[in-house]
Amino acid sequence: MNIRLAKKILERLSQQGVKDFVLCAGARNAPFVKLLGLKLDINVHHFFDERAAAFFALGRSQRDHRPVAVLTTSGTAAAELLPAAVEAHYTYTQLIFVTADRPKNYRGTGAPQAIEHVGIFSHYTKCNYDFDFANFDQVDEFELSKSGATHINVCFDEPLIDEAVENFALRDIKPSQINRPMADSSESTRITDFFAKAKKPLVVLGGLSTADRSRVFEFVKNLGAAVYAEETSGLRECEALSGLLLKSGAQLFSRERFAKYFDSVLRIGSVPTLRLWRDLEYELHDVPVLSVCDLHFSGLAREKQNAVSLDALLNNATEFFALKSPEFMAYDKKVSESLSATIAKYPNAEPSFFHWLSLQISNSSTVMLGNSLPIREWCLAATTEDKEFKIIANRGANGIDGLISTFIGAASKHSENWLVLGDLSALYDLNALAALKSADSLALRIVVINNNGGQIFQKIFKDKNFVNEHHFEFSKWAEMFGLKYLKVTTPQTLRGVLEDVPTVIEVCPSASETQSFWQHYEGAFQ
Ligand SMILES: Cc1ncc(C[n+]2csc(CCOP(=O)(O)OP(=O)(O)O)c2C)c(N)n1
Repeated sequence: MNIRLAKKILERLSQQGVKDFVLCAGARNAPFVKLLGLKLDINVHHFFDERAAAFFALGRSQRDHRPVAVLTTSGTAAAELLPAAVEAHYTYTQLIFVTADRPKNYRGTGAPQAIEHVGIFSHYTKCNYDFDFANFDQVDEFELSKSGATHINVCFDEPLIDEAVENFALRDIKPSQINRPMADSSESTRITDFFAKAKKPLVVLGGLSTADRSRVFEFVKNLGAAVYAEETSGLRECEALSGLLLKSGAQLFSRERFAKYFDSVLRIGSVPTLRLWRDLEYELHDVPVLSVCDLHFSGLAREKQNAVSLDALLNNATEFFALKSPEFMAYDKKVSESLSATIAKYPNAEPSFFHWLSLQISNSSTVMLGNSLPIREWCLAATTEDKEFKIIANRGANGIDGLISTFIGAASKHSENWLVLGDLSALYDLNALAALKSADSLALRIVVINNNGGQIFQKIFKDKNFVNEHHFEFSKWAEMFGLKYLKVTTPQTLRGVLEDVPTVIEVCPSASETQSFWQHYEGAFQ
């Protein structure tokens, strides 16, 4: 019965478009391990760390726009999947967790590796199933969540391998599309109400899908309001918007300056990174905000209604226009010129390295940015030349865990792939590189910005107790997994030395130049 049950589950997954199976072998999931060991027309990826496996699956699902399954044994192995489930929830990524369990009568007994699997992911799995031989027939009917993770718990009794493992095939079926929330009739009223008040909106562009980018571009161009485009929007470097794009960084929006020049915020795309967004909960809580995003999270505690859909905004688009503020655009231009001068003056400062790196990275590369300083510093200092990068990030829950695993899962065979992340984030996911044995043909560069700890907190709190300071370096890590290693302390070291092999690049910015950089940059706002 175990093998029959496992076959039926794999068949049902395959029918719903699953082609990638990320397998974390243990004893309890032996039926799956045996079946996936057959030569099937699917991709099987072997992992031992379930957390890394689940983040890899997240990246792969986002890359291919198909559901990806992770299969684990019982016990804490299942619990390791939670962080990726959270990220999947907030980014509408289709993951499936297939956890092998002991029989149902073991529940609540404390018998070895018989933890409570059912409900373990709380509301981070939207569809949940619990199968054993008693409800075998229902396997034919299970449906995957179209907008997040699904949990399929499967109970296997012993003997685990209870019949010969052979005669098995899986069909490759095109997956159905991710569910977009239905447009609701109140959306157009909310949009019209917003524009009745919003005469001087600031447009903030968060993450946008490639499919939505050109539609948003047209809308924003016609609206004519000033635009702060984050890197994941794909419009930060858009030449045709250059008269509207603000280029001097998130610090431009002090509460006072915002209040002087703007009366509202129109957010399009995923929840933004910039500080202003948090100020909208506090000092700026009266400022009208309209969130437009197909992931329906409003992204603000003060705003209980869902974001409105992009379709709804665009259906009403022609009616709106915004007042321009040449004075503010001139101010931004002045500060952004000063920013360029600051980068040149302090070439070894941390933000400056983002500039040098962005110049060095080949056009059309996939670039994943880590939390928390890397994504901000890239947005501030990376080149604004349009190099057609595909920028990705784990911004659903902003975790610093699983970044390398996500990156490897999301890496493309058709372009270079760059990950830029902090040192603590790298330490968090060191075993991720074990996955590279099945990713040999990928051009990967992992850039660790080693500023000796979580320096984002030094900026915020000025207190070493937040930082987890360390003096580790990453050469032996690269060596352990057979990667080339390059240490970078000046921008010159970066130029032209990269061979076409997976490489760890450890960037060690100058702490004193970084400090001077920030002083100089902030001085430009006076
Ligand atoms: C899993 C997880 N734990 C803790 C945090 C809180 N956190 C945010 S940034 C950060 C420090 C990150 O340090 P590092 O990776 O070195 O990057 P940098 O400080 O340079 O941005 C921490 C601990 C988080 N976002 N995710």
